Amino acid sequence: MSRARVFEGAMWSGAAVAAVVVASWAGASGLEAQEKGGGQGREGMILIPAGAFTMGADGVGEQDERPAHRVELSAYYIDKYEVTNTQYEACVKARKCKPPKDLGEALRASDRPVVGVSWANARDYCQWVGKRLLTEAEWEKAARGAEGRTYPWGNEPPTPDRGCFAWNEPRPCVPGSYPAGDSPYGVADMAGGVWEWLGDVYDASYYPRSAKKDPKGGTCAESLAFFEKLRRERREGFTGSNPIPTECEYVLRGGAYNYAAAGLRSSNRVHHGPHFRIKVAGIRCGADAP
Ligand SMILES: [Ca+2]
Repeated sequence: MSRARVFEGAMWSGAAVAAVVVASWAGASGLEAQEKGGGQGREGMILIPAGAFTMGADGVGEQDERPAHRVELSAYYIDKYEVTNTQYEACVKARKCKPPKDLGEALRASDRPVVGVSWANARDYCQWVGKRLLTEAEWEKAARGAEGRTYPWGNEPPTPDRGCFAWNEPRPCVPGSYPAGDSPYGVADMAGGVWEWLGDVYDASYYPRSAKKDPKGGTCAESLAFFEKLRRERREGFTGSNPIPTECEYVLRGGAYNYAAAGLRSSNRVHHGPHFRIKVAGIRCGADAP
């Protein structure tokens, strides 16, 4: 399974009703805010407390995951669930989001995670609901906790009850279907479901020079310069099993319903150009904590 290029699968069939229900975290009941992990003031979100965690991995994973390094993060919020078609549709109706790419009716079912969205679509959606894309560091801490788990649930290898992966369903699973796979903070579907676009440019050279506090990744220029260096030095493979990127790309995290168990490590860094709108990539938003 290619790690850098996310395999999209083949044909889709089946009917689904694309319900149009305007939903907004601002108008929700508040029950979500009482989910495990806390989260006052941000319905449907979980508050990740300030503190350090270990980002990246040594000895396992791929070259761009090294070195493991301590990072200090301010407190922030993260959506407990991936963004659904119903939620995204509300933004489209409000003319603040572009419709997702039409990838077939089965993928448009109201309760499934939205897919077929570009990086900019994800950014625009999060902005519309008063949130923002997560940084790579924020995503990874929410997934593996302060103690540096390999996977959201711990260090044991993935099992079918812990996530939506390896085609255990033929399309993105209903968010929250695999609570045994929740992260230490109670965030759902961080291993499997759909890939989640993040705010950071994919800079494979960033970890060794990472900011120690609230890192936000490198710039497009820095990432492109490093890709050039990798090409010059013939270090194919550093950025994954596909060719070294030729454009500025963004990070996606978490694996997807079609992805093999081996790639579900919370430190696994995947990347695509911002124009990609594929069947396996969707949205989860974050927000600053006051
Ligand atoms: Ca996911």
